[in-house]
Amino acid sequence: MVAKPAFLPSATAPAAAVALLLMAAAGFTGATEYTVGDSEGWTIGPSYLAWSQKYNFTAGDTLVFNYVQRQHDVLRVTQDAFRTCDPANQTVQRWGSGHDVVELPAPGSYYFICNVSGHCLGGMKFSVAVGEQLPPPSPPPPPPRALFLAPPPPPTVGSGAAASSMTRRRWMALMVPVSCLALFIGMWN
Ligand SMILES: [Cu+2]
Repeated sequence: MVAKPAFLPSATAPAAAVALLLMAAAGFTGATEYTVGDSEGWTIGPSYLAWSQKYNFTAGDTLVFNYVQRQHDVLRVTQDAFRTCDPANQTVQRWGSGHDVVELPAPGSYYFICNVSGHCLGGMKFSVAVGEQLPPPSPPPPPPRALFLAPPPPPTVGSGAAASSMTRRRWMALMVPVSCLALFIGMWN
């Protein structure tokens, strides 16, 4: 009767721990998709410097460039090309579909410009500093995790208890037949 209320919290604790672990797993694998320029898209006018500074990008995230095809394009370039707006021989990759999904697979700096004449100098350029994917800030606390393990008595106490239990069992195994025999003999005398 005392054991039941004590058991209930330990039954709910593993469930809570499982939920925490699932949330941790979801947080760990969760990649975010960012639309460049948000609702304004990739065009002349918006400040992409301001846009890029609104977010913390992490490895695995993606950028989506929305624009009218052939009016703009997307170039991933080197830092030098980003500074000068001259991508000659400094283009890492080019996209031009009008709906380009660009992965940011690894930590580091990524530089993007539009290569339509005058657009880069006109502001169609930004860089993103992509950080490492970190575990979520609140990992599951150790006590719930310990409940997943089989009840682990400390080795010295455990072996001592087992030994005394064994001795008691042997003593009983010896005593029961001996007392039966004594009773049997007593009946005949
Ligand atoms: Cu452009």
